[in-house]
Amino acid sequence: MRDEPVYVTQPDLPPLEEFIPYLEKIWNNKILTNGGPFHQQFEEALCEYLGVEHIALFANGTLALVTALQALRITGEVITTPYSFVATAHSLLWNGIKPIFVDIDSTFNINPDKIEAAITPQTTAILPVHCYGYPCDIQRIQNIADTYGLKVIYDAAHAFGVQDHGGGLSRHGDLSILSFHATKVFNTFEGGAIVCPDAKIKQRIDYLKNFGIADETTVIAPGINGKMNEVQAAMGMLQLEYVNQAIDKRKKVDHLYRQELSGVRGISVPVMPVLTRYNYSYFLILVESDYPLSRDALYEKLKNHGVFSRRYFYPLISDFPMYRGFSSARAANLTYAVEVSQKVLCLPIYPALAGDEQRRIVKLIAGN
Ligand code: T4K
Repeated sequence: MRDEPVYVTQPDLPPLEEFIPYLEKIWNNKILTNGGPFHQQFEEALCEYLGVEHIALFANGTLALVTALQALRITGEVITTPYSFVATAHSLLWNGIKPIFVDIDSTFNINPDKIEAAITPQTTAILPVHCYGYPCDIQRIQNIADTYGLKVIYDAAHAFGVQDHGGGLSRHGDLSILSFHATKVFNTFEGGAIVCPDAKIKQRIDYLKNFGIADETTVIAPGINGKMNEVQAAMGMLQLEYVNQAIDKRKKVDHLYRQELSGVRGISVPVMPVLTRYNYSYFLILVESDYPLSRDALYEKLKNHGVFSRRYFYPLISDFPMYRGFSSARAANLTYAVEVSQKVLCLPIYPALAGDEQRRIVKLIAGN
C-alpha cells in the first residue's frame, strides 16, 4: 500500500465547532468588513500577544508590504535580499521602486557587510527578510540606516511569535510585516499585518488600506483595498488560543528531525539562532556535496515516495525574468545566495506531523 502524501506544511485549524459561535455573531450583527468588532478585538489581542504597540491588519501579507512602502513614501531604490519569496520584491515593483539585491550570509539573511556598497543617492530604504524566522542582524542594519538616513521595513512574514532578548522580533525597524497565510505558523486562512511604532503612522496606514478614505467626503491618498474581513479576524481570535500549543508541537517535530538526521552523511542541519523563543516555521536541511544525490535528485526521490518537500527559496528572486539586471553593479555578487539556494530543502513541518512519518522521511533521506 502506498503511503499517504506528506506536504511541506499543513494548516493548523481549531476545532470547527469552536468557530461556529464566531460565525453566528457575524451573521447576527451583519458587519462583514470595514473595521468591524472582530477586527478591533484582533488588533488589540495581537498587540498584546506580540508585545507591540500598534498593528494594522491586512487581507494578506503582500498587501501589507505594498502599503508599508506607500505609508513611508519610499521611492527610488530599495536594498533587499534575493533569497526570499517573490512577494518581497514584487511589493517594490508594484510601487515603481527598483529592488537592489544584496547577498546573504550564513544566517540566510541579507549580509550587512554588503549593504553599504549597494547604497546610491537613489537609495531610500532597506527591506530585509527574517528568513525562516531567523533574525537579521538588526543592530548593524539599523546603524547603516541611521548613517545614510534610510528607512528599514522588515519582511517578518516567517517570524510570527519569534522573540529575541528584548521581546517580539516584529517590533524592530520603521515597520514590520507579518503574514497569516494558510502555510504560516499562525493562519487566518489569508491575512497579514503591519506592525508600527506609533499611532500617527498607524492612522496613515489605516487610511491607505481603505482607499485613502478619511471620512465620508474626504480621500487623502490613492489608497488600496487591503482590509482584513470579519471572518478572518474572528479566525485570528480563535487561532490565538491555539498558537502556543501549535508552536510547542512544531518544536517537537524539529527536535525529532535533528535527532534522527544526525550522522546522515552529506546532510547538515543549520544551527538554531540564539533566541528567547523560536517559532519552528520551517525545517531546512542543506544537501552537501558529499551526499550521494544532488539536492534536486533528493527532492525528486522524496516526491516519488509521496513526500513533498520544497526548495524554498530556489530560484533566487533575482533570477526571475522581471528582476534581471536589478543587482547593484558594486554589490552584484550573490555567490552565497546562489550556493544556498542550490543546497536547501525544506522538509515537512506542522503540528500534526506524526513521528512515524518523520522517521519514514529520514529513512528515505538516509537511503535506507
Ligand atoms: N514575504 C515572505 C518572506 C513570504 O514568505 C510570503 C509568503 C510573503 C511575503 C507574502 O505573504 P502572503 O501575501 O502570502 O500573506 C507559499 C505561500 O503561498 C506564501 O504565503 C508563502 N510566503 C510562501 C513561502 O509559501 P507556495 O506557492 O509554496 O504555496 P503552496 O500553495 O504550494 O503550498 C505549500 C503546501 O502547503 C502545499 O503543497 C500543501 C499545503 N497547503 C497549502 C495551502 C495554501 C495546505 O495544506 N493548505 C492550503 O490551504 O507559497
